Amino acid sequence: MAGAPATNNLEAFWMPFTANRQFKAAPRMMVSAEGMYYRSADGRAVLDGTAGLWCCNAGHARPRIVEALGKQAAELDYAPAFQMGHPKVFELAARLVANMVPGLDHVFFTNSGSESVETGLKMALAYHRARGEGGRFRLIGRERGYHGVNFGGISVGGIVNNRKMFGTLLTGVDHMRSTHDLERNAFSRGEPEHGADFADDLTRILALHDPSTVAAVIVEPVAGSTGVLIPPQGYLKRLREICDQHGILLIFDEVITGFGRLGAPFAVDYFGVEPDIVLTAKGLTNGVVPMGAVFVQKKIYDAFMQGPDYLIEFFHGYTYSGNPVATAAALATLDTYEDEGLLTRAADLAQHWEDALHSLRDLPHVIDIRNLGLIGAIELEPIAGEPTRRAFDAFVRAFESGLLIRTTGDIIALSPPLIIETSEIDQLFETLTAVLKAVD
Ligand code: PXG
Repeated sequence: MAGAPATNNLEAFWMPFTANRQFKAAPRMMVSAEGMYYRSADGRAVLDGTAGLWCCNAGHARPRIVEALGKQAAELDYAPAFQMGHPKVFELAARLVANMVPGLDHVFFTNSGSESVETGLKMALAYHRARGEGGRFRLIGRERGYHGVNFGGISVGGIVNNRKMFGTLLTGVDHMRSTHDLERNAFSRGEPEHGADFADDLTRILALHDPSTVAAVIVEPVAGSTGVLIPPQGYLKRLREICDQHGILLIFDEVITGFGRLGAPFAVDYFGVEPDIVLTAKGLTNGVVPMGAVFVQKKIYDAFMQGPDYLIEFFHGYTYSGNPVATAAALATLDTYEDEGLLTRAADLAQHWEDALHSLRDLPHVIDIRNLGLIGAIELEPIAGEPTRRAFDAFVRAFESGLLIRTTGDIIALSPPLIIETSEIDQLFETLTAVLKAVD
């Protein structure tokens, strides 16, 4: 084929959620990874402060997962997902349910967080309709919510840049206020004290639309992508109560919080609040192959199991729902989590993490620090007229200093693999301290 050698030509690949021109002018390439570290193309070890993109909860190149992938590809590479099955996907569903709180006892497989979101929203609408309440067609999300990038997800999501270019989106959607309240809650440790009353915004929206028209409320228990917004004490419980009062389903998007991030298997366990539907992906397969899972309560599954038994009950699914190789990766990931106690390990590290993170409080430009489990955020004062520039500068400097962080707006987000040692936590924050002292 004509053209420049492939490795020298970065042009063809349109990169996702990336400043393409900046990247292609000064590429940041990872070429391998093991445990807590990536290796960059120029041969440097880079400490993974973000578990990839919040997904490699057990760290990198974990032997059981690597082995399972190769074995499964050789044994059964693919089985049709519709009207056919393979044993391991039933085993995986049963194991997932065993790790979840008792009520959420059926699982539907997808290939990403975005697909889990679409699946959950469609289930909510169809559930009400199957029960003769088709008038419940509205979906309520939240400002600054992130629910992936497909049309349902950006409609209920609340990030303007993810919405404004894409037309009219879903109709019948409204949004609660975000719970971010720097004035009252800056530098809170763990769940902020003020703001359970943000849940009353749901009551206001329900009064406007009439609660009998609302199918579901969807929230991230901890909003990740918009900069780690920790729910105020009592907020999620209050949302549950309001939904219960009005027969509205509550959906938790646990794509980030699922699989141990908070120090409990799921946010459901951590907060003791039980939604009707739980959306997951990312940590399900340790990020190695794409897969998502939607947990639903029995009442939802049962509502669909009607009519002649030869008819399809739910007109939804993906070619790769429960793909054998993804399934094998998920099973091996669960084995790894169980062997190493990773689904609760963050609870042991949380205090050390919190203290180390909050030690950055007096550095230049820091206007807030937030944490929960093994999640952390440092909010920087934006440079006047140049929003996001300061945090992006920190991101590039951190990478050059051997540390991978994430930034969103002018917020630095941290979410290391759950295998991190306390010495590595200290190393992470030492590097970040030097970076924050150096940024303008
Ligand atoms: N819901 C939530 C809560 C998410 O965080 C998705 C859905 C979509 O998942 P997929 O697999 O379709 O990307 C996500 C994804 C970041 C970052 O750094 C976060 C996500 C993805 C990429 C980067 O904040 N979250």
